[in-house]
Amino acid sequence: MEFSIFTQIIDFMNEIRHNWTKEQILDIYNKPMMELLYEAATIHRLHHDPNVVQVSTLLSIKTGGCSEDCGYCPQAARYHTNIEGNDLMSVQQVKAQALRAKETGSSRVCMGAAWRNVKDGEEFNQVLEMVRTINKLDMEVCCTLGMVTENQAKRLAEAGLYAYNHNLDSSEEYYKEVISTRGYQDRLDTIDNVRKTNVTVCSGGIIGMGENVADRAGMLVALSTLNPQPESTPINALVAVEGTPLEDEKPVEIWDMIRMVATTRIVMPETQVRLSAGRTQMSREGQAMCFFAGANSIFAGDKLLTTPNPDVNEDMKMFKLLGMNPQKPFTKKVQPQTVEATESEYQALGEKPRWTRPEHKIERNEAAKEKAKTLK
Ligand code: SAM
Ligand code: DTB
Ligand code: SF4
Repeated sequence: MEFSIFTQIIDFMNEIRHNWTKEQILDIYNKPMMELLYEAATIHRLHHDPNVVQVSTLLSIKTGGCSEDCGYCPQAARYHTNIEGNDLMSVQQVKAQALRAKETGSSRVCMGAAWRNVKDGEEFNQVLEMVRTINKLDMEVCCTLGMVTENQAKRLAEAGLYAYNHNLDSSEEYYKEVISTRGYQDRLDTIDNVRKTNVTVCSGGIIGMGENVADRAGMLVALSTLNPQPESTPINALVAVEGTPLEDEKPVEIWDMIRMVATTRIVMPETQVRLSAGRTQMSREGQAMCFFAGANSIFAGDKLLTTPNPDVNEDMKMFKLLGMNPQKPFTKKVQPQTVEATESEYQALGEKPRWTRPEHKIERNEAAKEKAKTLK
């Protein structure tokens, strides 16, 4: 009898649910800290090896000059931030960086481009070649290039892409307070397009943008009710960059980060939960608490896309101290095949997708834009 109750509890904890409500998630988020940690750590151990951490290296392959108005982003052209913009990197440059990342213990390279969406043409062909090149180095390849159509997702899959990162960033309600140049549904549609291929989905968000706890829960409802749930979920703490509309936001408290990580782990037991932007503000002890609460991945590299990140050697020292080992590539899913461009089944369609532009006024975005005009 006792045994059957025990197995029922285990079954309950093993279950992947796609019907979480905001109220249920808020109840989890607001639990007493020790209960929250215990529950998250228990679920973590049922689904993952707690001594293994997946390491992704970020590479900004095209930096700055972006048309969007994302209130958090230093790469939006309309704000005056102190970043150095760059055109698309060459395949050789990317290969050299990927090899360095492999040497320092990364299993994945995540290439980010400051684009609203992918456009068929020479630049996309070059990105496809980067994907082929890195996959042939036996590393997982991830891209984050903005919105993609189904055909573009298929072309990325054919090149050997392992993951596509496309964040929901916040709740649907709060998204409108941060971005006016695209809608939440565009993000969901892109994730749907990626899901039509064998590329895994990486989707998460940012805390510390002035949202309330219900918005954090709302974001987790949107992510956890996806079926299947994302294979990885980055939890970013806002890096408040001068010149962006969110420049004055207060740094995220470590306790908020721990709560967010633990709640994500509980509602998405199989997902790799990634400590992302904001780690330079976090102590080793703080990060260790996050790993205990269910985080099992990080973004590594001395830089995120444009802002600083902890030194990769320091990260490796931290893992040694904690007895954690970097995850080998393709542990969770087999390596995709790379199809050469000449053998490709999918061709550029030259589509002109109609991603939305709500263009509602966000006061702080307008103010940052006006301020930038006076400074440029
Ligand atoms: N342009 C593409 C897009 O928006 O999907 C890809 C690159 S974009 C920089 C990737 C993600 O980085 C964003 O969705 C956001 O979650 C995160 N990000 C950008 N700026 C950030 C900041 N200042 N602090 C924390 N996260 C940030
Ligand atoms: C994600 O969720 N965080 C990464 C990655 N996906 C592309 C980017 C963080 C960017 C932080 C601000 C910057 O460095 O520009
Ligand atoms: Fe552009 Fe992406 Fe930055 Fe938004 S988050 S401004 S889409 S680079």
